[in-house]
Amino acid sequence: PEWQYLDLMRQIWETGSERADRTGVGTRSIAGAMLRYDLGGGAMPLLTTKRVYWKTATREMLWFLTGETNIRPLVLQGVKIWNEWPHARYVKETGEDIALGDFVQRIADDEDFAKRWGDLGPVYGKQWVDWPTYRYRKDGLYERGEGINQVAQVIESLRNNPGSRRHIIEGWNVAELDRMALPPCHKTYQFHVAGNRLNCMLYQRSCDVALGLPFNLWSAALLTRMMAQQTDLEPGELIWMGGDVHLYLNHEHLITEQLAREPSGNPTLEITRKPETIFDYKIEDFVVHDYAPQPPIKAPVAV
Ligand code: THF
Repeated sequence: PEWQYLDLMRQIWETGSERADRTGVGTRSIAGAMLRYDLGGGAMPLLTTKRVYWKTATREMLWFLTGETNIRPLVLQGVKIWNEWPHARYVKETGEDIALGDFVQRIADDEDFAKRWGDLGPVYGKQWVDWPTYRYRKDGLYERGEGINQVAQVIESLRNNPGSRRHIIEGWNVAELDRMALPPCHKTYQFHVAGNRLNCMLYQRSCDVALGLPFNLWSAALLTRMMAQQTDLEPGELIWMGGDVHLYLNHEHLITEQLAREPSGNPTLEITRKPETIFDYKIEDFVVHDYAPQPPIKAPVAV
């Protein structure tokens, strides 16, 4: 199954159209791609051709499920993957030329500073568990309604109406995109029940194949595993679909190195207990078996 990923990487590098992008780094890009992974028997799309920090991605997923959008809880756990965006905003808005490491230290040490500068806006967590609603009044004005917990609703619909074609978790809240540090990349999750198996389709509008996709695949499979456990279904297939699927030009060393390697092994994920709800998982609940990856390959993230 890992060959799908490597083949996609090679195809983009060899045939992708080169263009300038938002970040100024430049990419090679193709339109549309699909990957399929069978999650049966505990199998996970966890790459072996480089070390993927699955605990980092898992902490991020648990952070989404809390509804939190501030990076501080991640920073306090040593998770660095969202730090660049608040830092860039701080430098831009204050003109202060603070180093990333010093900025992150302040986020950790100073709660008020973190409140002011650590928030990413209404990104994934907010939309997933507290999608804002509006109630129209008789006078034509509207007021705030109660937020919608999409994750809890999908769990309910999977239990009560498994054949539904509306098991969807959506991150793309058009009205709030301009307040997000970054509009959602993995924007739509749709679940599908076939017999006793739970399938998951993810539509990702924009995909950084070298750095982001290994995380995104793990996370989507993890969410599927948790959803399946909570609804007493077996994990089925993860079907990943990408829109603008690209490689950053400054990831060339990573791509060359990784394409010279071959997959080594089939790691599995064990979830060691069944928490009360989908919102009660802890990092200790997840154990990966048979993961002996090849060395990590470092590359800069485009902001
Ligand atoms: N923006 C860009 N340009 N690429 C992305 O992958 C990306 N994301 C999230 C939001 N915007 C993005 C952020 N997720 C890493 C991994 C995931 C990220 C951001 C950064 C990263 O640097 N990974 C390194 C180190 C990991 C670590 O030290 O823990 C790696 O080697 O995997 C994708 O949704």
